[in-house]
Parts: sequence; structure tokens; C-alpha cells
Amino acid sequence: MNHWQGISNVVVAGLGITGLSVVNYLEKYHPQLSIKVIDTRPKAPNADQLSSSVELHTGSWNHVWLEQADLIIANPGIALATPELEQAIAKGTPVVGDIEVFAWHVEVPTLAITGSNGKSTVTDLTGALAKAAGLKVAVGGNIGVPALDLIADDVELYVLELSSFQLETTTSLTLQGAAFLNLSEDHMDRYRGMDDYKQAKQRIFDHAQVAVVNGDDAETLPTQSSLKRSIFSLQDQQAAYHVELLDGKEWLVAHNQPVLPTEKLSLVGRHNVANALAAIALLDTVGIKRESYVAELQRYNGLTHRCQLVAEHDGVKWVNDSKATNVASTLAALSGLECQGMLYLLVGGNGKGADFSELQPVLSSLNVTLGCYGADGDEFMALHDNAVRFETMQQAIAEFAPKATTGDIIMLSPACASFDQFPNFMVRGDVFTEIAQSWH
Ligand code: UMA
Ligand code: ADP
Repeated sequence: MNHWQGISNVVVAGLGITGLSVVNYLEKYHPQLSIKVIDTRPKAPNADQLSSSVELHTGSWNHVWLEQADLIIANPGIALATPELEQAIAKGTPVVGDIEVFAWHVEVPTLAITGSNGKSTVTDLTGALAKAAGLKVAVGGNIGVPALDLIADDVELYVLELSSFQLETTTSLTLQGAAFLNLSEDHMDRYRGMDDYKQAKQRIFDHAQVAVVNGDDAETLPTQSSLKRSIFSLQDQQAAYHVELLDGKEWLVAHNQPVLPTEKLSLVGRHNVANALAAIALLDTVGIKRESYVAELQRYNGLTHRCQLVAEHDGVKWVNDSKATNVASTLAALSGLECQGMLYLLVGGNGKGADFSELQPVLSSLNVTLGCYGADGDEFMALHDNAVRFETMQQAIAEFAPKATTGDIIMLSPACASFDQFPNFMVRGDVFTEIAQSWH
């Protein structure tokens, strides 16, 4: 099917890294199109990287351009419920995202991963394992490299992390394996409720051959009953991908074949055992032999900013879990934590409308001091008697670090987005790490 038939005027809405990747893709593969870019921010990132043939409008919407568009390709950060996009849709103008454009182009086997937590880890791990097995793999999507930037002739397998935002504007992505890892509250500032958020994520299954789903989280099961399911579970040994005690050791098991003892994983935490099972299930959908990557599965030790030990001074451990941008990820970090002394936990930032009360039971079981900072720091103050309010993360660290002694942990696992005080979670984690490593 030629999706570009009848299209001359394309409007790219939002010039982040996604918008730039869309423009570069269109210029390379569809040079006959007229491209206009709108970014509602007064200063659009990457404006200096546009070629002179691309017109740019910043600081507001350009209604004339939207009116003239045959196709609008929107940044995932711009909700479809934005009035200007709603008007265009009502008028019959197609509005798609970069992943839909990717789907129109790519015919090579593709795996994709969504879920509330663990997407980046499973995406990166799956890519690393496929590489170890000898395939030419391209890894990207919400993980930070726009999908359209990955397109190359020699790629044998694409592995994409997909956010619910990206899935909202995707309708025809064919996937060999589609994983939905888990569902917990996130992005409640963008969705009408959990069901709306779940529906967006379920779209990953629309054209999937195999659904890789979490047997311990019924919300991930596909609604299409005819779709083949590969289930992974930490609790149910009937699941095709599970953990099982064999000769006194717990093993990752796939279709009754032991793959690796879990103690041999370099990844830490129970959630990462589930992530490893999901990656194995995904690779099985494209027939990659497990023995070809088992050494890499053992070696792989995760991405930065996810429960990462970044410094240790005088017996005090500093843990960077800046990627914990919602309640469930902070819960995962706390449930796997072994702390002999006081846990100084830094929480706060932009709470995205979440309900943080779920943290209360686990916090009350820990010897913890909460450093509550940032725009929504107040939301955490009632969760524990030992809660102290700060304006910034740095101020909380300056107060806690001199008090910490052997056996204590200072951990950033903020359960919030970073945008109130940092450009993104990476910068937040880097600032924490820099202070941790230079502390004495
Ligand atoms: N924005 C406007 N007007 C515009 C354009 C953007 O107001 O015209 C605002 C929106 O609030 C938007 C924000 O700017 O949310 C971010 O836009 P951006 O230009 O920074 O976006 P990109 O750089 O293209 O990054 C996007 C994803 N960002 C979002 O979905 C918000 C990145 O995921 C992704 O890595 C990148 O594309 C490549 O695919 C980030 C993210 O936070 C890491 N994702 C969310 C998450 O993981 O929870 C979904
Ligand atoms: P995502 O891309 O979905 O945000 P990441 O792999 O970047 O996921 O991890 C985000 C946060 O969630 C980190 O704090 C990490 O420790 C935690 N996490 C990773 N995998 C899981 C999981 N399966 N369940 C719950 N939390 C997880």
C-alpha cells in the first residue's frame, strides 16, 4: 500500500529529536513533499539543523498551515486531544506519529516493547542479546534514538521501545513480537484514567504475531483472544517463561529448557529477572537460538540511571535511580533493596498527578529519611514521620550526606518526572552522580 499517494503538504508538529528525525527521513525518502514544521515552544530545539527548504513556525500553532496539510506528523509529547489536532482530525486530515511512518517504510522483522516500567531495560537487553547472536540490530524509539533515525539497508532486526504516547498515533505497525511488560499508574496528566492509558498501550498488539505478556499482571493480556501469547511469570511455573528451582538453584526456564541460573545475572532485583524472561520470550518470536546469547545475558548489567551504584564513601552507598519517574518504579527499587543502616531517599519533582500513597506501606517498613523536594515535594511529606522538605535535590543531599554513616544508603528514586528542575531524568541522574562521586 502506498501511504504517500495524494500527499503533497506535510506538517511536522513539534521539533524535538522526533520532529528532526521525521524531517530528515522525509527529505531523504520523499523529497517531492513540501515540509512545514510547527513548534509551539518559543524556542524550538534543533531549529538550526533544519535545511533552508523547510519552513518553521514557532511559539504558537499556525492555523493556515494546519488547514493546508494533507498529513500531520505529531511529536509524541503533543496529545491528540490538543484542540488544534482535534480540529484537523475532525476535518479529515490524517494525524500520525513517527512510529506509523516507520511502519509504512520498514519490512524487516521488528520487535517492540511497551509497559509502565522496564521498557528501556528490556529494549536494550533484547538488542544486546540479538547482537551477541550475530544479527545486525537497530535499537531505538522512546529509549532516546528516534525510530526513523534507525532506518538502514543492512538492518536485520529492529527493536523499539514504544511509549503509550507513540502508540496513540500508530495503527499499522507489524511486529513479530510485541511485549507489554506491566501496567501501573503513570501519565495521569495526559490520560482520562487508567483504562484510557491501558487502551493506548494495548495498541501494540494490533498487528502483532505474538504477544509477550506478564502472567503476573492481568492488565497486560491482549484483548484479542485469537492472538498467540507468550507468557512470562515470576510466580506461575505453568507459564512458558518462568523461574524454577533446579538442583537447589533458581533458573530462568523457557519452554521447559533451563537457560541460566538467576544468580548468574549481572542485573540486580526481582524486576530484572522478569525483564530477562521477557527478552528471552521476544527473541524466541524471531527464532534466535538461546545458546547464542546466554553469555551476554549473564554479562549484561543494565542501563545507567536505573538502580545504579554510582559511589561508595566510608561505607555509604550512593544509588542513582533517576529513571524512577513513577510510583511503581520506586516501589521496585525499594522492594529489592538491602540496607543495613538508614536509607536517605530523595523523592519529588513533577508528580504528573499521581497518587503516592501506595509508597506508604513499604516506606513504613524501612529505616528511612525522606528528602522531599521540587514542585510536588509536598505530596510526599505525609508518607513518613521522617520526612523533610527541601526546595531542591541538591539541598537535600547537602543536608543528608554529612549525617550518613557506614551501612547507610543515599538513593535518588524520585517517583516523579524531572521537568520542574532539570531538562530530563538523565541530567538529574548526572547531577546526583557528580555530587556522589565528588563527595568526601
Ligand atoms: N512540546 C510542545 N510543543 C511542541 C513540541 C513539544 O509543547 O510543539 C512539549 C510537549 O510538552 C512535549 C515536550 O515538549 O511533551 C517534549 O517534546 P520534545 O521535543 O522534547 O520530544 P522529543 O525530543 O521528540 O522526544 C520524544 C519523546 N518525548 C516524549 O514523548 C515527551 C522521548 O521520550 C523519546 O525518547 C524521543 O521522542 C525519541 O523517540 C522521553 C519521554 O519522557 C524520554 N517519554 C515518556 C516516558 O518515557 O515516560 C513517554
Ligand atoms: P521505562 O523505560 O519503562 O521507564 P526502565 O528500564 O528505564 O523502564 O526502568 C525505569 C525504572 O523502573 C527504573 O527505576 C527501574 O529500576 C524500574 N524497573 C525496571 N524494570 C522494572 C519492572 N519490570 N517492574 C518495575 N520496575 C522496573
